[in-house]
Amino acid sequence: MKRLAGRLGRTETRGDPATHAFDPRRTMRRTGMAVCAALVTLAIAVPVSAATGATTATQATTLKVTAGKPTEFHFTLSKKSVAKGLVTFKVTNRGKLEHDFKIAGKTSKKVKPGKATTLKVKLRKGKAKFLCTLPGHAAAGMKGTLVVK
Ligand SMILES: [Cu+2]
Repeated sequence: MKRLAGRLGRTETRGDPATHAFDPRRTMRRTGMAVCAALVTLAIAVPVSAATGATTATQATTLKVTAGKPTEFHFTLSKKSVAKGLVTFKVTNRGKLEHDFKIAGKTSKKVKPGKATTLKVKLRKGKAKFLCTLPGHAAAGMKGTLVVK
């Protein structure tokens, strides 16, 4: 009877959090589990971030556009064709007049001689016509076609 009463007494105190805090074995087990959980989280987090890093590194196309080269009313593009998708056009003005660059419905800021600007455009497969929107410039030759594959 005495043993049973003792056991019952212990089971009763188990529910009391204050008693648990004083039990060194219990505290040890608890911190051990916390460390274990942290390690598991780390092990999961590392491969996941590595995988997302790989997927975000998609092919980014950058194309250099030089306005006013070889003559004032001409564009020189660093590539004759680009892959479809997001294309970054770095427009540099090597002419003596102000120019801009329009492609696929998007127009860059006006670029002063010696300055540069960037235009990001999503291109679809086909032929993308480009031009300078300043009056008379396209008619004088500031236009062309970019092949999008
Ligand atoms: Cu122009």
